[in-house]
This record gives sequence, structure tokens and C-alpha cells, in this order.
Amino acid sequence: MKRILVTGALGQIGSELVEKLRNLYGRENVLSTDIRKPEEIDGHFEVLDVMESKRMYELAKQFNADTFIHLAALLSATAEKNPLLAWNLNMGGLMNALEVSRELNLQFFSPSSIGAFGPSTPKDNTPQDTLQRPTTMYGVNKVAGELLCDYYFMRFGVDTRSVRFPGLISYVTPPGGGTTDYAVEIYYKAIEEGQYTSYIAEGTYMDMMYMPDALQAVVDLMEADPSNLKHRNAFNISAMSFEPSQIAAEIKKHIPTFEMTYEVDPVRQKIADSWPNSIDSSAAIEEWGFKVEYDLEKMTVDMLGKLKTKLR
Ligand code: AKB
Repeated sequence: MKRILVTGALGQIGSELVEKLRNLYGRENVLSTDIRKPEEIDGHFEVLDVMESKRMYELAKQFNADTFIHLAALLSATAEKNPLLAWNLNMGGLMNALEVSRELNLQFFSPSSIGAFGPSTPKDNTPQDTLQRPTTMYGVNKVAGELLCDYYFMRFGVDTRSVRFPGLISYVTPPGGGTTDYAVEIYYKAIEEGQYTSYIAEGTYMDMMYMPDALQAVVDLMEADPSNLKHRNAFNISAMSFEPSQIAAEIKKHIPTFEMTYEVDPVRQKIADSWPNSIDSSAAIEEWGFKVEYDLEKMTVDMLGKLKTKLR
């Protein structure tokens, strides 16, 4: 039976991943940690600042963890506003988590991102192995993180695994400080106000994925037979690629009065312009059977249905 420690557990991915892991592996076998306390504590929870390596080590040891899922990080737009903090937190937290995993021999997962690519990367059907010269602090952190995870695997035998997540869309916990967040906000605004002002320009394609597919990908990769993995850090995975007017058109099918206008944010637009239009997930499909259930149409039906109930 697994014993899993999760950092950043109250964030967009963590809040849903912890529930999924508890359902799969037993509620008592997942320790959720975050820098802040949740309003209601349900299951094992500890406050943990990922910069505090000693406490991280002690919590993992006391819990008898065999798996470390490290999610605590600043996203792209926030990192661009505060690059020094991003370097310290994203790299310092990752380094601490890798060290604890090495010392206690834990299986390790920490996500990379489409942000690990840059303007010189091939934009369409971006290959698994290609040029990675990102021009954002977040991207620099992600490439360095991928290399560091590979290093810990090759040098110390730590079982590090990872995916390059695209923008993740969910009705449960909103993302914070990302470039792809518009694709979540648009659903909330469509229901609450019947209109949305997009900070990303028309024609800007980015990869996206609905949260249930992202969570399943983490579980499938962590369960994969290691002998099948030629790559580790990190696998391209994507479910769909669209630009703002396409998601707006999909919403309009269900809310005919919905209108979208544009007020482009130069910082986030520049980040989006430096990322691929669409990435190639074939290595993940071949090596560990990556699959998705949701495309834009199916995701939109589910998002609007769930949000209508939530926001009522
Ligand atoms: C962001 O926009 O920063 C994230 C990501 C794609 O890594 N959602």
C-alpha cells in the first residue's frame, strides 16, 4: 500500500489530486501539506513551507511515506512579476523535495509544464525531445527542474517521473497566477455575467486539459512499469489546443447571449506567445498508455453543468 506525501495540496491540482489518491489508496495513506491551513481539515494535514527542508524530512519520515508528490510552486505570470521569489521557491522547494526523496528512497513526482518550451521551440506538434530555451523565469525553473529530476534518477536512482502539463481547467479550485487561467475564468464569467474580457489575444493557441484527465495521467504515470519508460522528465501531455474565440464559440452553444471582448495583458500575452501552439503526446501514449476522455466540447458541457450547480 502506498503512503503519499503531497505538498501544495490546497492548490488547483492538489485539492483534487489528494481526494483521488485518498479514494484509490485509502484516506489514511495520504498526507496533505500546504503553507496555509485549510478552513476545514479533512484527513491527515500538516502545515509545511517547502523551504523548510528539516520539517519536510521529519514529516515524510514520521508518516512513513514511500511516495512524494511535490506540487508547491509559483505559476508563470506570478513568477514573471517576482522572478527572485520564483527561483527561490520553485527551485529551493524542488531541491528539498528531491533530497528528502533521495534520503528516504521515495518515488517522486513533480509537474513540469508547456512553459518549459520557448520561442525557438517548434510551435506545432512540438516533439517530446526538442529545443528548450524558455524566456520566462517559470520556464527556466521548469527546464532546470526537469534536468534536476533526471539527474536524481541517473545519479542516485530516485524514481522521478513527470509530465509537462498544459493549462488545466477545473470547476473545483481556481488556478492562481498562470497564463492559461483565462480558460477557467471564462466559464465562471459566462455563468455569472454572461460576458468575458479575455486577456489573451484572439488566435493565440495553447494546449489545455480537463482536470479529471490530468489527475488520471499522474496516477497512470506513477503506476507505470519503469522498464517501459524511456523518458522520465518530463512527458508531453495534452488533450486539446484552442484559442480564445474557439472556447467562446463552444460556450455560446449553451449560453447563446454570451459575448467575449479582448483587453490583452502584454505580460501574459508575451508568455503565451513564447509557448507552443500544440504539443505531441505520442511518447506518453507509447510508453505508459496516456489517454484522455475530454475534448473541448465534452469539457464545456461538464464545466458549465458543474459550475451552474456550484454558483447557484
Ligand atoms: C501557467 O499558465 O502558468 C500554468 C502552466 C501551463 O504551467 N497553467
